[in-house]
Amino acid sequence: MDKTDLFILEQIRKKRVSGKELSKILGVSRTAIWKKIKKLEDLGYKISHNKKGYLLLSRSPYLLPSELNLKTKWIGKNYIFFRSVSSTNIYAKENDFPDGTVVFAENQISGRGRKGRKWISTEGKGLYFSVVLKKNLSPTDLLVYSLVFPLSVKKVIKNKTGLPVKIKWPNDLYINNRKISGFLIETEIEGNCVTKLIAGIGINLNQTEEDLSIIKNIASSVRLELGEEVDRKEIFSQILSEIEKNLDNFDRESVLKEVEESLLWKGEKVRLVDEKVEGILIGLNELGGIRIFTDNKIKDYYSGDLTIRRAE
Ligand code: BT5
Repeated sequence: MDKTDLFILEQIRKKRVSGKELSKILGVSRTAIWKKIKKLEDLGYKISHNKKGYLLLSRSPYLLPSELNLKTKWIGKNYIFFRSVSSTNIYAKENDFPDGTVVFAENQISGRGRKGRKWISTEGKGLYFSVVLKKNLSPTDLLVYSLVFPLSVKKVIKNKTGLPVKIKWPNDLYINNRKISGFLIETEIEGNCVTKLIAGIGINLNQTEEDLSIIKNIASSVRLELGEEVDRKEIFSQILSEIEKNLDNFDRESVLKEVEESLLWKGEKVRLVDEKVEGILIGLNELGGIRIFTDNKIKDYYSGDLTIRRAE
């Protein structure tokens, strides 16, 4: 959206304004105005047309920059919106965006999980976005740093809804044993330093059972767990603020403590599928790795690609 689009929206927000008048104020043709109105309608704005002109009936349901009330200092200052894109992570990886850039999509055609798995997106019902960070990070900080994203999303959803949101190490959020959110952290490394980190975040907010029918046994949405719809715009802007706050005040100990407090299956028997290990999930170590009590000793695992399942 450009300044003219925003200007037209402002003009037709409270009273009906004719195409003639708009074309006079903006110094463009009436056809150009008509095209702009059409573009706004494509972006989800409901506009009434009659002989007397145009009137805005309702705002867009989409998370356009003009619809967000971001309170952040640097995250999302560069904000890229798509109605639909292959994957926000792919787009963020293919471009050289500045630190703090957020790529958001209402829908993803090829949303990605880890190890080539798929992430299912439902247009207009979830949050699908990537945060680009261009900071030099030591690889030993990476795991704890990556935990800031699920921790921030968990805090916002829990505060907003009171639901028992749990963190499944290292990268999922669960409510009542169903997945409501997944995180795909991708990095670029130069020498011994992480120079770029892309945090891809997918959150099921307002999906119905039908929307999630192909993954109904494992997935849920905040709406399904809460029994009512939630305000995507509000939750999204709170999440970005929370991520910014937690990155600005990054403190390993408190991240680890808070994640551990919400760790799914802590104290229970679990299985690390890739490692073929079964044992009791003890908690996290100082690097953000997971500690499992197995074969009478505690073993630590670090890879972000481990999958953890409740042992039968
Ligand atoms: C993840 O992978 O959970 C990471 C998901 C990251 C998605 C975001 S959306 C924005 C950004 N752009 C992208 O292209 N991706 C990121 P993983 O742990 O591998 O889990 C994938 C598995 O979760 C799938 O194999 C399904 O079983 C399940 N799954 C897929 N879609 C889901 C959904 N919408 N809700 C819950 N579970 C889902």
